[in-house]
Amino acid sequence: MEAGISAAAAYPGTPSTEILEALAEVAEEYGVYVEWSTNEKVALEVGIGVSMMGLRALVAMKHVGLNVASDPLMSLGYTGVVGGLVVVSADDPNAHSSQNEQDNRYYGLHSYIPVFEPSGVQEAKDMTRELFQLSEEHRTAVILRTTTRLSHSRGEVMFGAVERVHREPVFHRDPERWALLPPYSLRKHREVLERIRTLEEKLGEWPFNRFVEGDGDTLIVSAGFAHAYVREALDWLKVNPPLLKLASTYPLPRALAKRALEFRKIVVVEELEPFVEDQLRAFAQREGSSAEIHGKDLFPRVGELNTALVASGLSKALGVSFDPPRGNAAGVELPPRPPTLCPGCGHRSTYYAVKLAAARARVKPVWANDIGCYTLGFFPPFRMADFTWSMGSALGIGMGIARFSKDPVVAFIGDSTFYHAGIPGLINAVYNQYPIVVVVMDNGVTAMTGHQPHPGSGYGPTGEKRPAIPVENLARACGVEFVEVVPAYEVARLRDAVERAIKYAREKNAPAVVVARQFCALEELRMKRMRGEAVVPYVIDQAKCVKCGICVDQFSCPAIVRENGSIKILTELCAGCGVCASICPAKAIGPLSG
Ligand SMILES: Cc1ncc(C[n+]2csc(CCOP(=O)(O)OP(=O)(O)O)c2C)c(N)n1
Repeated sequence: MEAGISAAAAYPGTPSTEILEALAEVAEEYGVYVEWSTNEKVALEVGIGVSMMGLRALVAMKHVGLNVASDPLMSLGYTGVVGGLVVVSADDPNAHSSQNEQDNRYYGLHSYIPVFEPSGVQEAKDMTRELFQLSEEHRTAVILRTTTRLSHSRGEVMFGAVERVHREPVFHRDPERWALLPPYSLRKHREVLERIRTLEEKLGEWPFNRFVEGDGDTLIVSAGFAHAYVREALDWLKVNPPLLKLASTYPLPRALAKRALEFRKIVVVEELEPFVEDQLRAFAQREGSSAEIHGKDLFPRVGELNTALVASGLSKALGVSFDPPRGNAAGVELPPRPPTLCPGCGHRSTYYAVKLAAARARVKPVWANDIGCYTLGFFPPFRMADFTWSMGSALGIGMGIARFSKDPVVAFIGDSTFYHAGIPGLINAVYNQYPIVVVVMDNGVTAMTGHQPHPGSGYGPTGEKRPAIPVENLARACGVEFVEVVPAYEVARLRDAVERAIKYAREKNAPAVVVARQFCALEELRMKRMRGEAVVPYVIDQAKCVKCGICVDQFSCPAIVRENGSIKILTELCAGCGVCASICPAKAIGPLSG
């Protein structure tokens, strides 16, 4: 807001989601356009368009989101920008909520887009503002790389003035610049190399990069958030070596790198890959320097850093002793809290129904799964995820399997994931005639990342009305002839629909789509609470219960537990969906009356 952005576009993904949510809260007040885009590629392209209008835009995504946006990103490196464009890549060392812990700084190196890494919350805010300036001055987009530890930090932040920037939006018509046609591409390649060389020089004076004087001839170089660990570790070790805090890690600021080589020994502290370390090694080699360079020989390449790991590595490099602290700070054993589908979640009844359908059809499907809350179908008792890969892959990989599998392939995909990356797969299934059953787990929102709306939700990030595009319409438009929509709580209907779908796909050698629809139970509860409506929980009539265990073992709702030899519903957890009542063979479950 301080930088005067005109627009922000994002696709949710931990740990980036809160950026757009926070901007959405003040969007109307400051006249900023915000959107949840269909996927990250679209978000980045929207940002590029806004920049072509001479306006500033921020685009945010999680690290794997940048893979999806990487096609336009690579060209963006060549073209550069008009209005400032900051692309936030929220990386996730330790893969806390991701399928990998890829280090997206390499995207900067790969696309010639400079990379910046803040070391704390204040700096994240201040640096973002400055990066818009830098982006415009050097006509380049920039990557602001954060990591989970920083993205999920809270701290005191001193705000600056929010100056309302009134820029006249003007389309900067320049086809030779924007149309990436072969004759222009080589010229642009040369231009971008020049731009990077200029930045190599200029960033030496950029105030967020800092040398800190200290004792001895070993220099500690830290990149981004690792700097916070270094400061704390040095306090623990009671030593005061000279420091180079790098906030811009690509391109490596030449003057600072040169100054670093004056030290006998250099220790690079950075999370994940040896990104700065390798650049520094290459620079040292070119400069004929004999400085001793350390990095990943002292610090792990896998997982997150922490103060103890950094202190341990630094103690070796500096030749001081270090006793690692034991136990967690509070000295408390925390109970494990394995992730589970919520009480009332429509995904649970869908898995239950699909399993029944497979049993009835006497088939043992390959369970193709995707990314979302429904990935929890991986765990017992369902065990209905033979693989999960990246968004949309349930369909793509599922098709590769279906081409040669004797067993049917049943693919599960969430609604947000369907809009994001499922549609091309579905078109492929129709066009190339794949007998795949696609169960769209439609809960109306992007639940996994915190219930953000998507193109099927009917509203936008600030709650305003937007047109809804139902999954079934898209499936039909893709050419799928078997499309059935069933409420996910209606287990028997859903079971029958999936059984029909399995038969249809096999007989017609074509995809079949079943949309299992039930609004997200958590969101539903929240709305009920807001409307002042009570949830009517279900209870088990112990006189009728035959203790078959179907509700607790096979349906496995977390609100249903075994206690002192009987089965009980925890009314405070029960969402009142009533699915357990519908599957109880003894008809022992009903709503709490009175
Ligand atoms: C490329 C990419 N972008 C974003 C994410 C983060 N993410 C994980 S699952 C998911 C979507 C979940 O929504 P949906 O498919 O509707 O399933 P739900 O969680 O609602 O069950 C998102 C955005 C990701 N893993 N990969």
